[in-house]
Amino acid sequence: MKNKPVPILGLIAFVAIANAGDDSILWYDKPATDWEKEALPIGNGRIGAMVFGGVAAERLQIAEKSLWTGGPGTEGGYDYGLPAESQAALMGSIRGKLLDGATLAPEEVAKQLGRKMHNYGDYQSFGDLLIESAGGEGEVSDYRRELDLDTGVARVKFKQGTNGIRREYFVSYPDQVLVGRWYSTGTQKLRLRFAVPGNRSAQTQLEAGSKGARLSVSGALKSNGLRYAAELLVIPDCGSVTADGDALRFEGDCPLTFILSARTNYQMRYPDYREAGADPAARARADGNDAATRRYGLLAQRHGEDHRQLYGRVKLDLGSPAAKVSTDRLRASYGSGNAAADRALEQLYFNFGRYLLIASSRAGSLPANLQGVWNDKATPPWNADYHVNINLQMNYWPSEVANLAETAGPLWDFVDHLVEPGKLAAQRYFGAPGWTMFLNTNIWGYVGPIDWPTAFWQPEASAWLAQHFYEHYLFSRDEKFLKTRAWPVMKGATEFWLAALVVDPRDGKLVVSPSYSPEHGPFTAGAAMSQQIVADLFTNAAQAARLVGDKAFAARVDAALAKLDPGLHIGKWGQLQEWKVDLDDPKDDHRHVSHLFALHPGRAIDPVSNPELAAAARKTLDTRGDASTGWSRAWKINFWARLRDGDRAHKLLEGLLRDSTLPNLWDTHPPFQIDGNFGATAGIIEMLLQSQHDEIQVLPALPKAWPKGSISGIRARGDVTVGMSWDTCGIRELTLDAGHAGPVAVRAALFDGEFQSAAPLKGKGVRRTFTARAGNHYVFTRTAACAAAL
Ligand code: FUC
Repeated sequence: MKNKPVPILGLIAFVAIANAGDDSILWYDKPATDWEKEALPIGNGRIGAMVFGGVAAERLQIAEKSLWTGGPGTEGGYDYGLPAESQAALMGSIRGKLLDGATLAPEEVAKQLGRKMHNYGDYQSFGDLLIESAGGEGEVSDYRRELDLDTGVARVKFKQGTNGIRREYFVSYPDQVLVGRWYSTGTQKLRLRFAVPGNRSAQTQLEAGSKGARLSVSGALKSNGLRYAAELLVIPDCGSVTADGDALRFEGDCPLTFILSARTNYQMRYPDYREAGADPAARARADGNDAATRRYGLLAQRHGEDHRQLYGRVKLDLGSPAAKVSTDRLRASYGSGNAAADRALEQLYFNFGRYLLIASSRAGSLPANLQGVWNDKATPPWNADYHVNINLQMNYWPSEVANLAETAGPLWDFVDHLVEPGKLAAQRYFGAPGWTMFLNTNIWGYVGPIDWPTAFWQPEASAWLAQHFYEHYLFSRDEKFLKTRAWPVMKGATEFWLAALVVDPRDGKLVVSPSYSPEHGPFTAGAAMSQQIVADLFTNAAQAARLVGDKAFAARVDAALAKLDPGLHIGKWGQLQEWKVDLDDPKDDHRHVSHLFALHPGRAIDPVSNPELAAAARKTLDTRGDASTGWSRAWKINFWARLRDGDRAHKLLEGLLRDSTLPNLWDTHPPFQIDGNFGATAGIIEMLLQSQHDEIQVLPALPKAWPKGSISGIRARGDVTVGMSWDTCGIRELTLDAGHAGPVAVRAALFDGEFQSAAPLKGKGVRRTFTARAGNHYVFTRTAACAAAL
């Protein structure tokens, strides 16, 4: 805490702003008034803040991932959605009714198997950091509010009269605090306070001294006693800070730094979700004090290095010059004929998706929920929880392909901790070993079904989550992860399904029963998605079992897989059937297209190896139509990319940007739901690179709208980092960085023409193989000139 102006650091930051490319900056020429549509998100995975950038009154709305109502300790008790006794008899009777292609209305099944969510809880807003600035005189001009995705810093700049004002904010992962810095060329007179939402009370304490001041807020949620605390440190370079009621006042002719920390006494451990003896106030104080030992420049440097180390790995260039208009205008005019502006928005949106994942999912905290880490409500939509019939999974689709595997750390921890309660769900509902769960979960280990008839039943959730673990192994080739983290989760989910499948009297195949295609249609036995997810799990588990040396288990899984209905039936109008009985209606435009799981994120449907199934999937997608909710459109980008139809995938991206994207580029369901941002980010990569079939496929679904461009740093299965550039003649250069030694197969149109290769290649035509050496960088370059005009 040195009382000295820091103009040099300020200048450095200023230069950085000027140089940052616009494909990494969201910017606006007025303050935000709407939290959902306009404010800008910053975060470190655990703490999220929404920046409004008001001139006279700044608002930073704060959330901390573990501040939830409900759960253990709630008045009236909490359960995990599980019945006390086995439901075997009930399940038997429902299964009996579903024999021979019979259907049951969801309401009827929900009445019997559904359970009321009891004190499930909601994700809460932590509060608002409010800063009023008095004495500003004169007209406001040159206003700019921006989010720099490259540095992870939000900034507000404007002139007021003769004063130049600049504010910077970031949430640091290394220092676990939010940091702000306010500069002004004139005297600053500020009033800072922290307001908790009106439905809660909190104690506020102030201490003001010569070197700065502290404001501490602490309390406990009334419903469940969860304790929380925030601490605001105000550290001016000069001037004075004084206590004023529940606020701190600062006056001085110099910049001011503030540090906000926030903690609760939550821990992610079933069933003890409160850390024994933890004092959130002491932890918040320690966070703040620790951060305050570093000056602003150092805090910014530590944050920037940490952020860029992740964000800087991938670079997409769609050949567009930087956009000159503000981001809200860029989005509003998207699709109106200016191709360069459209490409600029697509690049920015892609970068924003990567940014959001870094900001909302970092090791040591909970995974990104339906709103990432951001929330301003006491009762947010769907409790801002973890839905596992698409949404949580979609959040993590970019983590491997966009080279952000570290962001999945919270997902591994979260799923791990669900295995224990999930064993009870498996036993009580199915009398089966292993673990499972249903539609949704919260931070309190909820694993039972709920009672919402059209969504409540999805026991395939654990199998679907297990896919993420195996995929991480496929991308990283990390055998330790496979053995110690992936295998226990996968094996438990597999044990569950080995026991829970039943024989279908129609054809003697093993099926899931009762089975429900997410949020759609009747209950039947063997709906496509149920079967496809279990088939995907068994395929992965058989491979993983061999890799970890569990041969007996692999043989058991193989035997079950041979008898399993794979859920891939083509119906009477050429569609891929959503149910084993052909019930599909060609006029249906339901948002869930669950029966295409095997196309994406599964891999059983592939246009090259099984064109009939791919054609049926295409038929299904054509009849369902493109328009839908944000996440549904995002999923369809991935589907069309897997069908190798780049133009259609791009059309979906267009629809998403035009109709399901808010001015701050957040995805809207509506309302705001972050999964679409993540699904589309992964989809853009899926258009350029795929690797689900033991080969690296280059530009599998390149749209005409992207005649030239480049991407680098993206990941293929097999621990390969890929870069490429293309033009109207196709791929120009391909680079592969092999993390592991071994055979690599590449499918690239490049190999069809004249090219130079740094690796001795085997094979002919577009598919070539070579043996990679770990750590080697391979370059394949087209040597023929491109005559085709752009
Ligand atoms: C699933 C979807 C809804 C919504 C909810 C959070 O249930 O069907 O559309 O996305 O999750």
